[in-house]
Amino acid sequence: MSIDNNSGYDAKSIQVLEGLEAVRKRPGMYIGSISSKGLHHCAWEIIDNAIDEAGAGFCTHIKVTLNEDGSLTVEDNGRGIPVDLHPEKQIPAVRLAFEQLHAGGKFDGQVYKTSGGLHGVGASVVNALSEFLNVEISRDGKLYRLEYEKGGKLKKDLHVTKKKIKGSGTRITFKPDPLIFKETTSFKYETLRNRLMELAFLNNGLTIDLIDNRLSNKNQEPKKETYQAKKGVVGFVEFLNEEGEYNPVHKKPIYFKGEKEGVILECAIQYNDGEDEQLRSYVNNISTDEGGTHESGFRTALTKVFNLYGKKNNIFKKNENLIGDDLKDGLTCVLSVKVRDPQFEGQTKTKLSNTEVDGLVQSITNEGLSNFFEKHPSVAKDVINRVLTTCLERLAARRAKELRRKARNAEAKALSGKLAKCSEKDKSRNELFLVEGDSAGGSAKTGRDRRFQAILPLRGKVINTYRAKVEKVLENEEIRSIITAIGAGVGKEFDVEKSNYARVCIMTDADIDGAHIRCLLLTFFYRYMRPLIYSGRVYIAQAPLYKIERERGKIVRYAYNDEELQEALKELGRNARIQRYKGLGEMNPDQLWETTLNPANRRMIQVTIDDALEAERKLKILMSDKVDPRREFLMENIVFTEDDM
Ligand code: TTJ
Repeated sequence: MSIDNNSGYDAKSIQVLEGLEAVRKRPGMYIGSISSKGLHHCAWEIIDNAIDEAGAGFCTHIKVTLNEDGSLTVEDNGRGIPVDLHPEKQIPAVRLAFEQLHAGGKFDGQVYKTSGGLHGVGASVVNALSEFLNVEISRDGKLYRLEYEKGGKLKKDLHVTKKKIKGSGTRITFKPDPLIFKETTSFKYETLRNRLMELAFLNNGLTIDLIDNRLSNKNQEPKKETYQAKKGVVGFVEFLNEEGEYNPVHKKPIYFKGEKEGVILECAIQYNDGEDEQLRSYVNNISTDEGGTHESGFRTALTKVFNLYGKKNNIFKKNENLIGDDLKDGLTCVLSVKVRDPQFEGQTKTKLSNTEVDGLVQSITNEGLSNFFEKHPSVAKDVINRVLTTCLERLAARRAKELRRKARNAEAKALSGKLAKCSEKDKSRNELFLVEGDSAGGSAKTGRDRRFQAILPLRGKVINTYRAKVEKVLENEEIRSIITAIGAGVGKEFDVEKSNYARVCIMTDADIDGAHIRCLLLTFFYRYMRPLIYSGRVYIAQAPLYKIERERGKIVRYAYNDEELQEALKELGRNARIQRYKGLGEMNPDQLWETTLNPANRRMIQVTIDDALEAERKLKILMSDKVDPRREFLMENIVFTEDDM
């Protein structure tokens, strides 16, 4: 046989084989991959054809059988693939379907309004990738057969068998070629099951059988399941909600369908009390995981109709306005759209891009949903109230966020007038001094090393954290200044790593008020910033009690307690001048630097957890309503000076 043989038939056959050979050379180009996914793609390709016949209204039953030899049989009770000769090519139509890439009567979009478009590479591709493929067609009381082998080579041309049959239908059996599918040639029952269940839901009235005759386990009975979804997409959303963990908020699902300019739409919605959204959208029975123009049109219309209904029927509290996101919580929805010439884009080619579909879907949904709501006002009410809940939550969250922002701003503003920040940003070196009183605060601000020492003057008594409730503590202005200055949060959220300072130094007067404020601060740190103490970041600054000088200040000593005072007097003689500091405020900036701030001279006590606990205990007694133990404690523990009396 030669190519320029007069018989056009042979020449055509060779062309055909060249086409199928290309598929075998680059299978990935046609079915995505040669993995398990590509293998199943072949099954979908064949099954989709039977589904199309069902979608056209000529087939009510599809049977999918996993055979013992690893082949797959798909049969339907449709009209049967046409067997008549193509007028020009003089080849039976069924052969064109299995031999020509992108060929065959139905594949050019003439016979079916909407055919499975995403994969849509056709039966010939499956034939090319099969070890064998057999076709049986029942038509006009006859059974036709056609057989291929080794990647689409004609084994037995179309012929009529002796068998007389009733009814009509198509049966295809094919075995994926292990030379192509090197990873696996074994179909997964679960994978087929999931897709066939989905197809049954999407094609109301269709019955699908799945039978597994592979006796991989010799004792095992052949498995058979039947999927028949009498309630279509309504049954689908009910099924999805039953599978999930949340309860529907209305018993009857929303349902509507419609058609406009060739776009056919069917939709079911049932809200539940959960927060997840489950929107399954399909175009021509193909799952559109990445959404697209049908989904966007649908969401637009849904939001619009919900808003209109809620306002008209006074379901909204004020004049709320639902946004798209408000409709998502608890939404379980199946949206099935049929489109004549679907175009897909996106990462996985599962996003519909036909621009005209957006508006058409909007208009069908608008009308269908409005009608449904008019007919079922109680469902409408439940649904609108469900989405209103989400909307109100969103508005409340927004208000709370706004309030927090305002509070933060006000705080930062209030603090900026008080806190004298240090100029460098080194968190591992910077120090914060909490200084009692404005006048001492002023001296400290002047006397400090402003590169790494920050000063926060504290006015009034810091709130008593021992007795105050959390909210009260956090309302206190002084406490808030401290929290903001340290910048590491408070309570459970406190994160010591975020602290702006390596040291937080409490600097109070050496009198009873000072002791009290120190107690309060330590108790606050113990209760609300404990890791600050554990990590050794809390200190008590020690200011001297006396200044001893001679010769008009040429010789100066400072004493931090009475013992040191005696020592200084011994050294400088009995006629040295003694100044007793009544408070930090009496020290000028230089003196404060010299004695209390300068790291070279100062004495600071690192606070331990035991100190803090002790402070808390003292505070408990000091603040007690019972007067007696308080008095007792004061008498025993506090050394009163003349000034305190
Ligand atoms: C085509 O238009 C005239 C009437 O028959 C139409 C048709 O192709 N029907 C049809 C095809 N029914 N079933 C199929 C079919 C089924 C399987 C399982 C596989 C394939 C490739 C086609």
